[in-house]
Amino acid sequence: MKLEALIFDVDGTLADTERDGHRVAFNLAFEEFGLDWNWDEALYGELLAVTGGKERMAYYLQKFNTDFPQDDKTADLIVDLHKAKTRHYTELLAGGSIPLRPGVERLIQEARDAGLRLAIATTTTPENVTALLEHALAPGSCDWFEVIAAGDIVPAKKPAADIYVWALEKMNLPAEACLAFEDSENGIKSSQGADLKTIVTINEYTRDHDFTGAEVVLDNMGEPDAPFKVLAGDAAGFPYLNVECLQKIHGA
Ligand code: XBP
Ligand code: MG
Repeated sequence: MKLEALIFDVDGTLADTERDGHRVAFNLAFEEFGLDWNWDEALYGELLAVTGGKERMAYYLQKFNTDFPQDDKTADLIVDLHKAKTRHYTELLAGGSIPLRPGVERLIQEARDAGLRLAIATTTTPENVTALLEHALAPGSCDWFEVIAAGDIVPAKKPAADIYVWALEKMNLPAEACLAFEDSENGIKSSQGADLKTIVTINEYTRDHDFTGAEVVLDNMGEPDAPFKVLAGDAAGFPYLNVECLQKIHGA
């Protein structure tokens, strides 16, 4: 079957948003609420086991801050903290502090020129996706993606397949006509759960994850003057991802 569409994860795949974006925004929200919670880089790596900001805070209280008194207002506190966190995060992005990863902008432009359809499937809040695309890709670039599947749109977040299944349904495409792009184990579990062939680009937080079943695992998408490293699988002999390379990987 012909390759018709690309479905991208956002956090860790399009940009390294976790350590210098989401983590920082969580800490700013905690400070704003007068809480002494502080998520350093190492702790945040452990907290990434759970996707979704609200779910991650609940996990933190359950596993790492068990002395914090919890009552029937804790769920509301988490919702309020998450709103503040989203405000801090989108402000950070508006300040231009987080660029796209190597090859991302070029590949998206080339895919558009080749007439491939584009979508997003992410666990993060919709406003965060808009802020990243507007500030790091191009003004108006949200419209390049015919489906932006994000956040609480499905109750079961990654590693559940629901968000990818939702995106495929909206695009009215079978999984065999698409390729997914992911950076994490929870992400590839989700895409593979939806039967999608998946290309992985790792980052510092995910380099030791299990990517069994990925078509190819790369250190990044690569540029003509800065080729990627193939960590597992087969990139069909190409030094960087382009549409022809994706077609070869998809058809293999
Ligand atoms: C992204 C996430 C999200 C973000 C925070 O995972 O795990 O939870 O860290 O987003 P993926 P919110 O890249 O697999 O989609 O705070 O907006 O939930
Ligand atoms: Mg990700």
